[in-house]
Amino acid sequence: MFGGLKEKLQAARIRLGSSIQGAAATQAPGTEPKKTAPDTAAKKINSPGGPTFADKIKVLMIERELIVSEKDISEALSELEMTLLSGDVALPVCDAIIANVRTSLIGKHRKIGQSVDALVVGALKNALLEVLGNGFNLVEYIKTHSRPVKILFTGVNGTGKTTTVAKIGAYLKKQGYTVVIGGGDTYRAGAQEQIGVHAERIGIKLIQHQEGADPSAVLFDSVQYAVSHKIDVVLADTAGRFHTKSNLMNQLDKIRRVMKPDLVIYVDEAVAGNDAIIRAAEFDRTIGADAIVLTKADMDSSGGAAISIAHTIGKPLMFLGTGQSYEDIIPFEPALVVEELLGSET
Ligand SMILES: Nc1nc2c(ncn2[C@@H]2O[C@H](COP(=O)(O)OP(=O)(O)OP(=O)(O)O)[C@@H](O)[C@H]2O)c(=O)[nH]1
Ligand SMILES: [Mg+2]
Repeated sequence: MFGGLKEKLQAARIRLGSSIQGAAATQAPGTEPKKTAPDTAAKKINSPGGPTFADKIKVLMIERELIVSEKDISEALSELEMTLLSGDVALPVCDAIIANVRTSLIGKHRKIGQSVDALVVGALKNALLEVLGNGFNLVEYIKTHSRPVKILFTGVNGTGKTTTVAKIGAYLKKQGYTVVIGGGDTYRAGAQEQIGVHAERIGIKLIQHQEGADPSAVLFDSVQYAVSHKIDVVLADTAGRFHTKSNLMNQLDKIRRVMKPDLVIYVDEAVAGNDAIIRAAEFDRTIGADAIVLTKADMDSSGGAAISIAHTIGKPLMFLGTGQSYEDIIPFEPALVVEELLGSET
């Protein structure tokens, strides 16, 4: 997952580090050591079992400082910018990352003796965390909202909505929640059979009508079933549709008015890169979106959509789909993703 992005960030990490190291090498000989306050120095030297000569030298080295300037890292930052753009990271997100890294590094008094790599990794991590937002913890949401929690899944054709409904159903069942699935794709031939097979395999009740029926009616019935059977969560599947088809978008609007979802989740594929971001923004504008699921992250090397989507449309990423089995779904936790992309500082 996101192997290409990981490689690029590792290269940027090394490049920024060596730029700062290079600046340190040219500045260090001329840099005057900061004077340690005489009383502190005296205390250190006179304390019982006080420092050795080597300790005193180390104190002086640590007190010497390098201030990172724009020119020290500007080339490395331009390279990072090009790298991110070529990895399908959206321009405003790229700008935000570069601005954040720049602010973290430039003008900072880096103590000689502090690891350059730690400084660089810290700056890159902060920048990524800022654009990734906080994610969206679905279980926390369910815990704090009244039942049934109604979740509507939307998106364009073939992105993985139905599979995601089944995966989230299995995930919530494992967490101890009761779930009903609404078979709201009455449009595509074979869709009812497909969701039927999933529901049976994961052992979740499915409400469905005939092919061609009004999806609002199916989803209304699903909510009624959940209310009368005290089910915790309704997962409403819908047919894939392009935001450019106004009749289908109107149908989605009707579904929303009839079933009154607590959450509308937009599903798209990580592999779609910038297209996913454009479509998500369009769905959010026309029908609304509270959170995003990006599927097929297992097939995506660039990581561009995953890095960009929350910052670009201002909605949190909730899950990443990472394969075709039911357990191939991971709650999106920004800190873990950043750790995976950058590794630990040395
Ligand atoms: N590799 C991989 N494949 C996935 C993932 N999620 C879904 N798929 C596959 O994507 C294909 C389409 O999935 P569906 O769930 O039918 O997509 P959909 O959005 O419901 O499609 P429509 O209802 O036709 O709009 C299937 O072959 C899934 O197995 C994922 O996270 N990784
Ligand atoms: Mg489907």
